[in-house]
Amino acid sequence: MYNNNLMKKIQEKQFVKVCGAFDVMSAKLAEMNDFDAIWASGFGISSARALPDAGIITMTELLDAVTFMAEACSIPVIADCDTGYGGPNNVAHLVKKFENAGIAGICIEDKTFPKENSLFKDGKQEMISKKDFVAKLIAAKNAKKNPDFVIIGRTEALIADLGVEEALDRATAYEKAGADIIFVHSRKKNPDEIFEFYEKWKGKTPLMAVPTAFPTVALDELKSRGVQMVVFAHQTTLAAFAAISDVAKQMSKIKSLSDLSTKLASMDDLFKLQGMHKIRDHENFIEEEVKKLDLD
Ligand code: SPV
Ligand code: MG
Repeated sequence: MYNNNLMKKIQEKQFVKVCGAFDVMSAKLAEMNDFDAIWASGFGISSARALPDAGIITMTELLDAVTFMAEACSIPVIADCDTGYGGPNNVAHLVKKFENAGIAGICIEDKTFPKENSLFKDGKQEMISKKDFVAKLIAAKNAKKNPDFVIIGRTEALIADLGVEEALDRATAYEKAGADIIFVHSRKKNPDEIFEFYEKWKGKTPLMAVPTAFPTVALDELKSRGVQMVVFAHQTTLAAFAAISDVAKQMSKIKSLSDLSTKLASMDDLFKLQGMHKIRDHENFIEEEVKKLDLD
């Protein structure tokens, strides 16, 4: 069972670090490496299924993927729910399902359905109106039962090249609608645009950043500009792709496995991740319990 301490950490002014995951193994590795939470990435989960990050995966397919992560991990899992799979009624249903599945929170964004990934060159980046997105946020807020359940309101105003003023106007509206965290995404290598947003932001709602497009910006810099949560959304997916591509390429050519020059985990590393070592203890415990019943 997870401990949803995400907002508590943010309220205590801790800088929260979140690792992207595309499957349960990557989520578990994030937990084992002391991240505060897991970002169940739409990009990552789509990649793991070799499908476009373009609203193809259905709500229930995403729910399955993130439920497996939440079952395996004891840190909060935040589900990247794209545009919320419809209007306010769909968002309310989504919140109920994800909350019941033990998910710590959701992120929804103000693009049209089907959205396309924000970092996809020449992608379609169309927005719905501010009011229509506010309606989705209010629906999300009203549907949640657990006060700790986190609703992240994401604006794509900068991604759609509508400028910092539009991003500020939308972020202000999303704060009024009750978003717990505001995520303003930017795909510019030069961080001036996102820095201008941070400087002009007068709201009280904590800010989240995904610095994939501006990787040279240090965490301390983001922190000093008021960001309270950083999400490394894509890197586990990119690393897995690179590592598996490399080993598959090598294995297609080698004469013996000892020719592999790539770094591999040990079988024992994976048995540890699976919890193989725990099954014998569990069997012994059950055996003792059976004995206690004195059935002979
Ligand atoms: C994701 O990880 O799927 C995100 C972040 O939504 S981005 O891919 O940059 O849109
Ligand atoms: Mg996404």
